[in-house]
Amino acid sequence: VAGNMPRSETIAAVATARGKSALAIIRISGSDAFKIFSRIVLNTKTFISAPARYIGLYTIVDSKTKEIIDEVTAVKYLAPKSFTGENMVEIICHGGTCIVDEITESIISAGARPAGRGAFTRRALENKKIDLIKAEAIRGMIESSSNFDLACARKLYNQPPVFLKEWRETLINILAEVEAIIEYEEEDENIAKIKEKSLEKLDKIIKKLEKEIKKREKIRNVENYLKVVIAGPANAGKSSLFNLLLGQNRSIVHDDPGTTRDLISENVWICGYHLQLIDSAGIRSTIHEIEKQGIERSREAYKKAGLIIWVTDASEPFSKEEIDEINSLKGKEIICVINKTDICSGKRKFDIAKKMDIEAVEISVKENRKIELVTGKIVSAIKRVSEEIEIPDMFLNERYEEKGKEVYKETCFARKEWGRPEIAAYHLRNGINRLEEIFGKKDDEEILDKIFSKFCIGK
Ligand SMILES: Nc1nc2c(ncn2[C@@H]2O[C@H](COP(=O)(O)OP(=O)(O)OP(=O)(O)O)[C@@H](O)[C@H]2O)c(=O)[nH]1
Ligand SMILES: [Mg+2]
Repeated sequence: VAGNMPRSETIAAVATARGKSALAIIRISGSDAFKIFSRIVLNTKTFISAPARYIGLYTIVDSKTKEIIDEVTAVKYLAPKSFTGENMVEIICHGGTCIVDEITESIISAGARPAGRGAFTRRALENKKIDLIKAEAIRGMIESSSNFDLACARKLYNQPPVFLKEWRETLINILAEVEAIIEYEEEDENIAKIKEKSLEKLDKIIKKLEKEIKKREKIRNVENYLKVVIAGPANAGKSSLFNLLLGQNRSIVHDDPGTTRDLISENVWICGYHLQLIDSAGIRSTIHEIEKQGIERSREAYKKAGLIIWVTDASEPFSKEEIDEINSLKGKEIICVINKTDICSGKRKFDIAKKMDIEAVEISVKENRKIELVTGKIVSAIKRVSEEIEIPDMFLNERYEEKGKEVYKETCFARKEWGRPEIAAYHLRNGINRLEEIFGKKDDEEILDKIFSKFCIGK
C-alpha cells in the first residue's frame, strides 16, 4: 500500500443524504482502503494500476456471492493527499437507498468498519489536514438553517478568528498585570496606574463580549421567525392554505372539523426566505382524546413560532373562545387571515381584528384570491427582524457562543472582584481557559467527542 501514513483502521460510510437521488457517494478511508475496494470490484487490476485522483469506471459486486450490485465511478486518493490524510476511495454510485446499503454492506464484509459520526473529519483533524475551527465551520455550513447561520459558518471557514487570539492576549496581559498588583501590594503610584489601565482594558473586552452575545441572539431570533405556524379554529381552511403555500397536497383537507391532528411541517422558500411552515390542529372544544392531544401540540407549536398565521372562516362570527385564544397570543407576531371570502364578506371580522390591533387580510384559498397578501405579510415580518442582523465577529456557532458566555461571566466576576486581586486573577484564569477551549487547544477528548457527536455519519 502506497502512502506514508501510520496504519489506521479502515472505515466506510455513505457521505450523501439518504433517500432517492441520482447519485450517492460512499467513502472508504484508512490503510486498507484500496485492498478493501479491490475485493468488491470485478476489475481489480484497473483499480490497482489507476493513478491517484483518476476516476475509473468499476463494477461493484457482493464481496461474498460475487453478484453484481452496481456500476460506479470511483476516485482513488493516495495518502496524505486526501480529505482525511489517509488512503481514500470515494465511490459514486446510483442513489437508491437499497443500492447504497448493499454496497456499504459489501465494503464492511470485505473488512472495513462502519464510520461513526464525523469520523472522517476527525481523522482529517488528527492528521492535521484541517483544524478544529475549520471542522466546525464545515459542519456549520452543512447544518445552517438560515442564510445568517450560513454566513456565520462561512466566516468561520474563510477567515481565521483573529479576535479570539486578540482577546486571549488581552486577557493574558490583564492577568499578568493583576498578578503584578498582587506581588507589589503596597500602594505604589505605578501600581495604581496599572490597576486603572487594566480595568479599562477589561471593560473593553466585556463590552465586546456583550455586543457579540446580542448579535447572536438576534440571529437566533430570526431562526424563530422562520418558523411559521398556521393556526386557528377547526375547519377554517388552515390545511388548504398550507397546501397552497407549499404547492402540493401535503395535508388532508376535509369539511369535517378536526381533520388535522399531528403537526405537519415542511420547508418552503417564500420570496427568498427558507421557512419552516407548520400546519396544526384546529382549536375547538372536543371530547375526542386524539384531537385533544393534537390541540395541545398546536399550542406548543404556537409558543415556538416566530409568526402565527391565524386562519379564520369569514362565514362564521368570532367565538368568545377564539378571541380568548388570540388574546393569549399577544406579544407574538400574528396575522389574521380571514378565509372563505368567496362565500361571505370578511369585512365584519376585519374590523374586529383591527379593533384588537391585529393585522388582517381577506382571502379565499378556494379561489386562490389575495394569497399574495399572506406571503407579503410573512416576508415583511421576517424583513423587520432581519434588518437588525449583524454577523458576529466571534460567536459564529453555538459552541462559541456557549464558551463565549462563560468567558463573559468570568470577566464580569473578575471586574466585580477587582478590589481583591487574588480572586480577580482566579476568574481571569478561568476566562482564559474557557477561551482556549474554543480552539480545542487543551486537546480534551471530551470536548472533541462532544463536537463530533453533532456531525453526521459520512462526514
Ligand atoms: N368556500 C371555501 N371553502 C374552503 C376554502 N378554503 C377551504 N375550504 C374548505 O373548508 C373545509 C376545511 O378545510 P381544511 O383546509 O381542511 O380546514 P382546516 O382548518 O385545516 O380544518 P381542521 O384541520 O379540521 O382544523 C374543506 O372542505 C375545504 O375545501 C375557501 O377559501 N372557500
Ligand atoms: Mg387541517
